[in-house]
Amino acid sequence: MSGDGDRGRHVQLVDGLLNRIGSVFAVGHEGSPVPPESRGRPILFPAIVLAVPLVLSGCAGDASALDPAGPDARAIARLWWVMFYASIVLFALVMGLFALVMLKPGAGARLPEGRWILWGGLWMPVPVLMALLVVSLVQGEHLLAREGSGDALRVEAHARQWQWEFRYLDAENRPVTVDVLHMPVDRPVEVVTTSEDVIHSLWVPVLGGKIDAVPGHRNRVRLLADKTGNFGGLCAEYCGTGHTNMRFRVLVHEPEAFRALLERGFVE
Ligand SMILES: [Cu+2]
Repeated sequence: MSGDGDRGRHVQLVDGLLNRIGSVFAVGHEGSPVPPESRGRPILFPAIVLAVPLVLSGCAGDASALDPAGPDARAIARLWWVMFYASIVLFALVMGLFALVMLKPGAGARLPEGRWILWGGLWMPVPVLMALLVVSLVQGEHLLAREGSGDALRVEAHARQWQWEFRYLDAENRPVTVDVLHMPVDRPVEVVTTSEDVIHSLWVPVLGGKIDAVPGHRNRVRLLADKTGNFGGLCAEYCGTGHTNMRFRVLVHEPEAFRALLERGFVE
């Protein structure tokens, strides 16, 4: 077995791989045996350019966890961004190594296999995972710190296929609103979820985490908004054919306006 023969096969293999990648991105490289007409059509790049604004448009809006309207949701969004940027750094690192071995075959052979395993499998991921663990614990602590404030408004959220019913326990006549949750700004709202039929899940992405509504159980979540507005809420647990439309609005009012609305049972 000659070394030259081995090297020839290796070059052929890399050449084939580069042509495969080139045909996806509709580029060739010098001396490519693939004729230009048989390469892929240049659709991937325009498709990526068109897809980016479409994907980014999901980052804003009245039901986006990345467009928070309260401290708890802001902590969750911050953690999301930390993990997002960490994944970009890791992706760039792996792609850099991939490009290195593709463009300079044998570049990685200078390091013994054991070192690759140790560096790639231990020294690189452990600090990254440790850093992410510390950030997530600190953020989680931030979420837990919201518990225990005494002046929370109490609301019961009763779910059924496919509707949300909100009952305001602090008002004398306990008024009910359907598919609309009214709440005051800068005051925590303790929502107790129940269900009439199957498991649903209450989620207001701009305000915080989600909580299941389970038949026979009473679960609790605290929502706190620090700005007024009209936000989107939804059922986050598949609950049948009407699940997609099991949405509700969250109207966050100034305290006086909320008090006035509560007193007249939310009748406009
Ligand atoms: Cu549901």
